[in-house]
Amino acid sequence: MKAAVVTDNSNGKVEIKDVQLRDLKAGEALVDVEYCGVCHTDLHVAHGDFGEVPGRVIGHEGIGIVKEVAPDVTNLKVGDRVSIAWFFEGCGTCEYCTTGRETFCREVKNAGFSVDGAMAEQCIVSANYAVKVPEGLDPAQASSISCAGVTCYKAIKVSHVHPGEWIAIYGIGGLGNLAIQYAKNVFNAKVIAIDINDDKLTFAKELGADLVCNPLTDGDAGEWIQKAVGGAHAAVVTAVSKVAFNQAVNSVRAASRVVAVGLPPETMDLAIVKTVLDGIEIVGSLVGTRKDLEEAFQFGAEGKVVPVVETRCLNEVNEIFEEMEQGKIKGRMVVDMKKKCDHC
Ligand code: 8ID
Ligand code: ZN
Repeated sequence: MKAAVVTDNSNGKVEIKDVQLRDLKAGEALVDVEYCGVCHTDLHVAHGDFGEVPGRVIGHEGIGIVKEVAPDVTNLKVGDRVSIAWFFEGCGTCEYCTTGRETFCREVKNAGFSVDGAMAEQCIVSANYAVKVPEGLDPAQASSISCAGVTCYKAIKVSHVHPGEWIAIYGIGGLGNLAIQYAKNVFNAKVIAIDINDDKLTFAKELGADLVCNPLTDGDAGEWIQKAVGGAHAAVVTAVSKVAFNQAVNSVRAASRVVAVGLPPETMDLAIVKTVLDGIEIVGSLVGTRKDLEEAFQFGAEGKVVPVVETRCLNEVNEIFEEMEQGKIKGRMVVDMKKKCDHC
């Protein structure tokens, strides 16, 4: 089967090649992948930003149909539509797994990083960890929820924003556009969208953002937000830039949370006096649990959140990476495993 694999020198590209899948082990299922979204995390993996993984099949925004299950599997059956997410498997018994914090399991396996992922025609999943896609949710749109959507949904939960309060969303890419929708349509918050690309801000307005700010033309987003609304009650940072993290801390009111989601391989600056005197909490948030994903899917099935996706061919992943780096993508590019492009 064809798969997108990290190159030997981790140069930020993938190679599309034939890969042989091993036999199923106990507890596993074989999935025919229908769609897999291209997340910026895939680009980090291809660059070796979290450690080099040459030969790894990327992809963790996968949706597919179960083709085969190991004899002991009872929770999935052939024909079920399931997700292949970054949170691929936890140990199931540690202090994190047993207390609703399973994505922080120290033995965690991550699809498309520590185990082979879903940017392939087929993928092996751990049956207990593959979340079923509800009826009525388009599978290409579901792919975008399986990472981008659930990550933003969870990050907004972690932000503790309340209905009617202001939340600042930094970075309106594949994640941020869904963060706006969950914040507005599920959490009933008021949204300030921040991006350095005006096209993304036009898109943010279409999705219902109440205010938009481009720090390149409006000046420091922190100061802009303090002036506009007296500071946000929460901030979620999906931008792949430390500048945005620094501005986010300056944009919130006292006793607010800044939720770090983006993964630029950098360090952020933190003014100790402001952090202490204003009681600012800065907290990391990593994808979501299986329960979070079930909930995030359901809001998609109900039409409260509508992922904006464009389908592409598996042979186009490197082109999609380039478009992503240039900030040209509106919503999410999703590989349709059946689609053929000009390179095919
Ligand atoms: O669980 C997690 N924490 C998680 C899950 C999934 C993805 C984290 N991520 C990480 C990715 O690895 C990546 O680092 O979130 C980050 C965003 O992923 P994405 O949304 O898939 O990336 P994108 O589509 O390229 O969007 C990035 C946006 O940030 C804007 C860009 O213009 C783009 O719209 N941006 C940048 I780059 N610099 C900015 C700045 N200084 C900025 N926006 C505002 N201010
Ligand atoms: Zn992702």
